[in-house]
Amino acid sequence: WNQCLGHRILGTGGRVLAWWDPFSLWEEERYPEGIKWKFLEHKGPVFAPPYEPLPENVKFYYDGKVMKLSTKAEEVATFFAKMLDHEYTTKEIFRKNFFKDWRKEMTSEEKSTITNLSKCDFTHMSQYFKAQTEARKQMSKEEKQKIKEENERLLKEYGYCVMDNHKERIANFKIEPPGLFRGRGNHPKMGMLKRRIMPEDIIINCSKDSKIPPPPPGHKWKEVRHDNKVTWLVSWTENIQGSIKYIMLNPSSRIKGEKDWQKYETARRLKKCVDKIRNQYREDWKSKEMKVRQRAVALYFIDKLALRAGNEKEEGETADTVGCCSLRVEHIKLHPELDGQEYVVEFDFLGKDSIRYYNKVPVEKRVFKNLQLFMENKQPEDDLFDRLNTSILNKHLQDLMEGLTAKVFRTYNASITLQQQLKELTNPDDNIPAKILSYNRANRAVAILCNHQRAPPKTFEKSMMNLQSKIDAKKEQLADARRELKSAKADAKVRRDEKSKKTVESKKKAVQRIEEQLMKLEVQATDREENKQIALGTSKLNYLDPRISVAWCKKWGIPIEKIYNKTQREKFAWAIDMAEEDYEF
Ligand SMILES: *[C@@H]1O[C@H](CO)[C@@H](O)[C@H](O)[C@H]1NC(C)=O
Ligand SMILES: *[C@@H]1O[C@H](CO)[C@@H](O)[C@H](O)[C@H]1NC(C)=O
Ligand SMILES: *[C@@H]1O[C@H](CO)[C@@H](O)[C@H](O)[C@H]1NC(C)=O
Ligand SMILES: *[C@@H]1O[C@H](CO)[C@@H](O)[C@H](O)[C@H]1NC(C)=O
Ligand SMILES: CC(=O)N[C@H]1CO[C@H](CO)[C@@H](O)[C@@H]1O
Repeated sequence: WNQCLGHRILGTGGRVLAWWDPFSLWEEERYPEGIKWKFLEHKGPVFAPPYEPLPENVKFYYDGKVMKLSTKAEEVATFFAKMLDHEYTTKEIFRKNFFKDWRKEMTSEEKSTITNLSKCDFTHMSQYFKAQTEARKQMSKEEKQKIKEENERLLKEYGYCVMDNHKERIANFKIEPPGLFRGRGNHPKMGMLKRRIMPEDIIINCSKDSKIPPPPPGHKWKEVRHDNKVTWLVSWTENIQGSIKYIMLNPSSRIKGEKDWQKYETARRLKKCVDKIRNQYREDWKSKEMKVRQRAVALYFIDKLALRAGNEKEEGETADTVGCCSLRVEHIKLHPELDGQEYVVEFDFLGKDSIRYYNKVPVEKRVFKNLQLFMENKQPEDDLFDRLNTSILNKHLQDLMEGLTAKVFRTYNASITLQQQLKELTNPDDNIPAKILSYNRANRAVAILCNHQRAPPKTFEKSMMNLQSKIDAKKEQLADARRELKSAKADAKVRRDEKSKKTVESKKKAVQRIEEQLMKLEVQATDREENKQIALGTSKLNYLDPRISVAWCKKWGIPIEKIYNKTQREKFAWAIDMAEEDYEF
């Protein structure tokens, strides 16, 4: 906790141990099977502020006469007064429930006097609260700022916990203030008093070795637990329905982030053993067993072409789309020689989402011979790999490496390709827009590899034209600025005074600024043109280890916003705060 620095929690040697997570409320009380925490530390809940009695001049009337209420009775009366304009307070059940619970808070004297709710006059109280609401709206900037600061202070102190190595945002660390239960529709309990929650109601769950949050002075917690299978930090039982309420954090995004992280770690593991796997399938091309040969050729396609294995579920259900295992004889053509290359395989089929996959690839001789063998005596609609299906292939992948699927090959190839392309394409002398163009080009190389095509957007031509006219205007502006600079220079030569020198300087700066703007627009146009038929989003979101992009941004001082939009930044929060300067895939 003490080592918390900015967004990160640093361990020894500055290693990043934890990072923020965006948050949302989690309804589940328990983690999915198998997920537990080892360490949990938090500060406990923030209680509702204590009741502040009304000023003396705000009166309550019973049966037309002023009556001074005890603090407890007054507090509950204010709940009703605040809702006076609401339809609820006219409903029979609401009034009945409220009156019953209110009487419980009264002194015996009050109880004997106040026997009929219809004789209670809350209007003065109600007016007072309305005036207060108005006053809050009219608050000065300074007052608003003060409240904002106080909220930020509370958030900083109570809004986060440490769970294992993650610092995480707590969804609802403030306990709801007391009030009247509303319920939906004609809830039979509407109008009942929702009690004030006290520390004595609170069960704290945290780890034994953490700093257990102290209860407010003079109070005790109901209980402190150390249950590492529950998702909540704090719980209590509310009095209306007897249901248990929880303060929770946002494990969903953490689990998601963790899954995402795991995916890329698996791909990095593949990097370490891909050579072995490749040698193995090369051997298997020679196997006596047809099944093994087919498997080995299919694996070669997955590795080399980033083909999908073929999803059992999708096949048949949707349009005629296929993956590697379900390729049919009609989907490939064998060319012993084509355009000066030997052993070319021509693929033409509909892949996932009915995107056409068309590719002519030279393959190794042994693969080619095997394919000839697989196609012997078959009809066009027969399976190319008749001894293979997706489950067999996936099982084999698992045997090669734990967690290996066809998708891991895609992730691996996409990520490593991005890294290589970034190294190759980034020119250290470029300015930021040009570097971003290089990034997008690297991203495009990957998208092409993954066959992420798109139809050019309908608005493409129009937006290109708009951009072009902006460029033309900018060029004119530049010509003007240059002319002005020239005449300023000529002027300065004649006059030789400070003022004209300054004018030359400012004109020079203007030319530079316009040149930069023009450059930016031109880069944008190139980028858009090159992006015409390629969808970058899918690979960016699913196949590219975000740590590569983050590390690249850090290395070249590119703001991360230029690479990832808001949604993407949330998804990759784990990487943005973690990537080390020298991250290598
Ligand atoms: C409660 O007060 C209202 C208004 O004065 C009156 O109409 C009603 O009869 C009273 N109810 C009882 C039970 O006394
Ligand atoms: C990635 O895929 C491409 C295209 O098939 C291939 O040429 C390249 O060798 C692969 N890269 C790696 C590192 O596997
Ligand atoms: C795949 O093939 C194996 C062995 O022939 C068979 O047991 C299995 O049911 C098949 N799976 C599917 C999804 O067709
Ligand atoms: C961010 O980009 C994705 C495409 O990669 C898009 O679907 C999404 O709507 C964008 N989000 C925002 C907030 O711009
Ligand atoms: C050590 C301890 O008291 N653990 C308890 C934490 O809370 C759960 C219930 O949510 C109990 O089952 C554990 O025994």
